Order: sequence, then structure tokens, then C-alpha cells
Amino acid sequence: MFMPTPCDWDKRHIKELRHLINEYGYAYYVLDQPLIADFEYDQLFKELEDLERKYPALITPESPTQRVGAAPLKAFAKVQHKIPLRSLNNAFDRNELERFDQRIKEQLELSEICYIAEPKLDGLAVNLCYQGGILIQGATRGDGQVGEDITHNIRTIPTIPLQLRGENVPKFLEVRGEVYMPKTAFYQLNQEGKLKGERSFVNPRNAAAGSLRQLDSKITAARSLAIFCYGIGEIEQGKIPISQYRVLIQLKEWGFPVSPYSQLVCDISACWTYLEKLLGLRSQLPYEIDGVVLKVDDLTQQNNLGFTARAPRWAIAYKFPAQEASTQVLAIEVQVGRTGILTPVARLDPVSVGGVVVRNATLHNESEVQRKDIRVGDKVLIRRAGDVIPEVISVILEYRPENSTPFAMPQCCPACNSEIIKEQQGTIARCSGGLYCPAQQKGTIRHFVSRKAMNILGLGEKITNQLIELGLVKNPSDLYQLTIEKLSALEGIGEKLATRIVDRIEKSKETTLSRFLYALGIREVGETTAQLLAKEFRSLTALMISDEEQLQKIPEIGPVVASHIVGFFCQNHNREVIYKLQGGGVFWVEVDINKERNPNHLPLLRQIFVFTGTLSTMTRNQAKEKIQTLGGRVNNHVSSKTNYVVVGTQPGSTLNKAKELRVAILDESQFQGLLEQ
Ligand code: I6G
Repeated sequence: MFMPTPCDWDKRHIKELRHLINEYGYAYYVLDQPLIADFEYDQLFKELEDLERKYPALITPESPTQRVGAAPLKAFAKVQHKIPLRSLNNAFDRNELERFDQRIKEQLELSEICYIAEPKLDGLAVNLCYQGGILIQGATRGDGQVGEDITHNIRTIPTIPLQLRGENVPKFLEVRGEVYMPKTAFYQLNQEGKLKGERSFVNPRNAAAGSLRQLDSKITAARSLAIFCYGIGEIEQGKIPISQYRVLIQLKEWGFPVSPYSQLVCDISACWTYLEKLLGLRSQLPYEIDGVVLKVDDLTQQNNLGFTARAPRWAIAYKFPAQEASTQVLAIEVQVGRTGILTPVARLDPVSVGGVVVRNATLHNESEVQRKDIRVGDKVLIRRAGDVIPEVISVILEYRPENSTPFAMPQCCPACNSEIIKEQQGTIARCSGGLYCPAQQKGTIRHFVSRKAMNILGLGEKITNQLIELGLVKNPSDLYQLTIEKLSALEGIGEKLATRIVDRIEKSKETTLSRFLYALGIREVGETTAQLLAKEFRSLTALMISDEEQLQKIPEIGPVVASHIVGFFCQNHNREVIYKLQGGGVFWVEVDINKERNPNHLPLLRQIFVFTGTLSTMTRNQAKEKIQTLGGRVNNHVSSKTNYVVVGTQPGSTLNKAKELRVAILDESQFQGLLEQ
């Protein structure tokens, strides 16, 4: 086979390309400050790949193109760690932290100690070895003395440097860190697994562990793993920093990602403040943390304190309340939602999870219950993460009662006895009763009066249920026929409250087209789609007479949403409700079409924005209004259709997702600049 010979220019160019790719990758992944546009980065990468394909003899293991290995391994080799990876002692309350501080002060005979507080990621400890600055080995912690060689998988994690940056490169170096899977990647992985009928991972930590223990590195490469590094093990012919704070700076200079939340705290009460702050942030972080690690900052002091057999004396892990707990399923009930979907819900023996008492957990749908084989009487592991509804992760089969039976969905709607129709290969069960079904009526009314819809405050669940059960309200238009007399006849409502509710119903009559469309509760038409439809059609009549083809001309509207919209307006009873609502006084101001359609007024026409984090110069609603007046839209979730993600302080997982999808990222001042332009 003909092998072209590289000239000096090719060799220099390959070196230069690798350097640039590493620099830009470091700025993007580690510093979070992209220096070039994504497509420019992709072009450089492709250019390097082309050259390496042309001159394979010039490929080196540390080249950024060489992260994913070719042949899968047969087994993992064992690795003896040069310096053991120890455990940490745990603390579960403030007292234990204070005792830790006291012990250290006594042992060092000092009255003041400076600590460094670092988030404790719920991931997997790994050890990375660098020889002459080149990554030569990555290993799991194992039992602390002997781990497994997972170098081929470690190399696929984009934020782990294959070659150290900077000046101070030791002859040999061990770096310790925690590999984790971001929450979004975890949910996506389980979602994809579910579609393929695979078992789901219990939590991001298990998913990260499963991904690192793959013999085929191509699988690991597809799993979006990341790392935060926190320590140095063995170091040969290199300068050892004088404090943990300096260790973190040095790690960053070598190119390792280091948690942005690490902080020096100079007494135990400052540590407590840090801890409470981080606990508050916990649900917004794009990855799971299970506590805070507190370390004596000064490395000489650390040396003087030394180790017990198991753990360093100079560090402690404060554990946050668990997000998982075990409890018993007392019953499985089936709820009927606004659109008739039946959802099985587990009623649980109340249990505290992360400081909150959990009584119910969603079981999603029949096939999910069958897949996990959850039965009444089972002891189950449940999980509560952030604002997400608690979920049953798995059944602890050892405790299953002998006489338990598998769960089966009811044959008829539990609220109205109507026939149940199965959709989407049987995964969705829907009541066919429509607005005849009281459960769907209740859901419809609750949605109609909700804050983002008609915003009728005071009409809570109890009152709505009574109104429906007494037959006073069957559909949203009946709300506008309510009087003070009718309302004050209900249980628990005096004349004062009735007057207030009637007043609020009256106020809700003046609304906007988008709110009204959202309030109608058309399937798949959420707040954003409703705003989109209002903007595109300007009038309700125009939308009501539109067909699926016309609707699908709007880029965000696909065939399913289009068919739900057309289907909704085709139904006589829906049209009747709309006319009655308008007859009852509901109105909105039509927009001046000519002004809005002039593209000079709409420089952000069809541009989709997503916000993450807190803006300092305006509220999100103010920003949203500005974007909308310039023709743009604001969505809640980032997707490949998003044009810009605007990042404020303490951004959430959206930022990572935006990076994954390579969506343009604006900080607040860039966003301001765009608006002013
Ligand atoms: O397992 C660990 C997680 C995080 C650690 C650790 C850490 O610091 C942020 N630090 C030490 C010293 C050890 N394990 C032993």
C-alpha cells in the first residue's frame, strides 16, 4: 500500500493542530470559557483527523483524536496503587463536625485551623497516572490498594487531559478524582434503555460505574461521563504544593477540571454556612452530590495529623440527608389525568427522604410497573431528586410477601367506568370518557384556572372538586356563570371568599390569545406552543380553521401536535365551550398585524432562547418580554432547535446540555448587547 511521506510542514501543522485543539478544548471543557465557535473547533478536529489518516505513522496516543480505542478488552487487569486511595470518615451533623475540628486543634495544639470545603460528588473515585506528562493509566479505586485498569475508558472522558498542560510537569504523577454522570445524561440513558427494553440504572452513580466498567470503550465514549479532580497521590520530580488550595490551582493549571464550588473556610461556623449554601444549591446542580468534604488546608499540618488505618485524620465527609430510602407499598391506585391518561401511583408507608416525608410515588404507566414488577406489600427503594416527583427505583425481592400478586391496570376508568383505550403499543392507557369523566373535568378546570392559564386565584382543588361533584361546573365556560350565592352555598366558603372568587373570575375575562389557547388544554399544547400559535395566527378564528399542513409549516409544530390541534377544534363540544366563554365575556386584544409582521420590527424573528441561572439586570419575565417583542421566543428546555442559551449566575444542567448540543451560549452582557443591537 502506498504511504505518503509527511513533509516538515505536515509534521509542524499536526503538532500545531493538536496544540490548538487541546487549548480550545481546555478553555471549553475546563474553564467553561469557549474561545472559538463550535464549528471552528470541529473543523480543526477534522483537519487533524484527515492528516492522521494520511500519515498514520504520526499518530501518538496523546493526540486528541485518540480517545476511543479500537478493539474491546477481554477482561480488566488488576492495578496496585502506588499510594492507597483511602476512605473518608463521615459526619452526619454539626456536632460531629465540631468534634472533628476540636480533635484537630488539640492534636496540632493550635487554636485556629483553615479548612478547604469541597463538594462531594456522588460518583466513582479514580486514579490517573501520568508519565512525562502523558496519561499512561486510569484505574478504579477498588479496595483502595488494588483497582482495575480502565485506561481505555478513562481516555474517552473529554475533560481528562491526555497530556498535562503548563510548565510544572512532574516525571511521574498520580491524580485523584471522581468520575460522574451528569443528571441529564443519566435520564437520557435510562430513557433510551427503556425504549430498548433494557434494565434502567438506579441512579447516576450506578450509571457512571456501569459505564466505566465496559470492556468496549466505544460504549463508555457514548455515555457523557465527566470528572472533577481533587488530589495528588504519588509525585516524582515535581513540586508539591503547600496547601490543598494550591493543589486545586495546580490541578487546574495541568488541565484537570476542578469543582468551581471549592472554598477556603477559616472556622467551623463558616464551614456550616458553606454547607447550608451548597445543600440549597444541590437540586440545581447538573450532577449529584452527596455531601461536602472538609480538609485541613495546610499540607504540613495534614502530614502531622497523618492517617488512621482507613482514612486521613485531616479530612471528613459531611453527608447530606439521603435522597433514597426504603419503605412499603401500601396500595397502588390509578389516577386519571386531565387528558384521560391513567397513571398508577404507589401509596407508601410514609418515609423521610432527604428531610421530606414521602407518601406517594409515581409508577408512570402499566408497563413500568410490570417491568419493575412492583406489587402491593412489596418493600421498595424510593428516590426523591430535587423537584422531581418521587419514584420507585426497585423492589427488594427478599421481603416480598408470599401471597402478593402482579399489578394489573383496571379494565374500565376508575372515575367514570368508561372503556379504556391503549395507545403507543399499550404503554399509555386512556379513559375514553372525555369531559363526561369527572376526573378529566376536574383536571380540565384545574388547568383552566391555573396561574399560567386564566390565573383565577382562589379556585383551589377543594372548591373545584365540589363544583364538579355538585354539577355546578361541567366545563370551563360554566365558571363564568358562577355567582356569589352559588359559591357561598359550598362547604367552607363564606360570602367574603365567594365575593373574592367572583371578582377574580371577572378579572380573568381580560386575557391574551396565548393564555386562552393554553387554558383550553389542547393535548401537547403547552405554554410555549400556545404562545407560538398566538404569534403565528394572531386570531382564534384563523387558528380554528387552519389545517394540519398549514400548522406544520411552523417549524416547531410536528404532525402529532398539528393533529391534536385540528382534532380539538373539530369537536363540536369544544367549539361550543369556546363560544360560550367568549359569550360569557372572555376577550383579548388583537395584535396590530401590520406592525408586527414588518421584519424591521422583529430582528429576532423565530429565534429560540433558553435561560439558565439568575440574571442580574432583569427578571426572566422581563427578558422574555423583550425577546418576544423582537419576534423571538423563549423555551424552557434546550434542544437542537434552540438558537441561544443565556447564562446567568448559578446555571443549571441546561448549560451542559447546550454545550453538548453546541448551541450558542451568551452571558448576560452579550445578551444585553444582542437586545441593544
Ligand atoms: O472520595 C473522595 C471524594 C472527594 C475523597 C476526597 C474528596 O475530596 C473532594 N478527598 C480525599 C482526601 C479522599 N477521598 C481520601
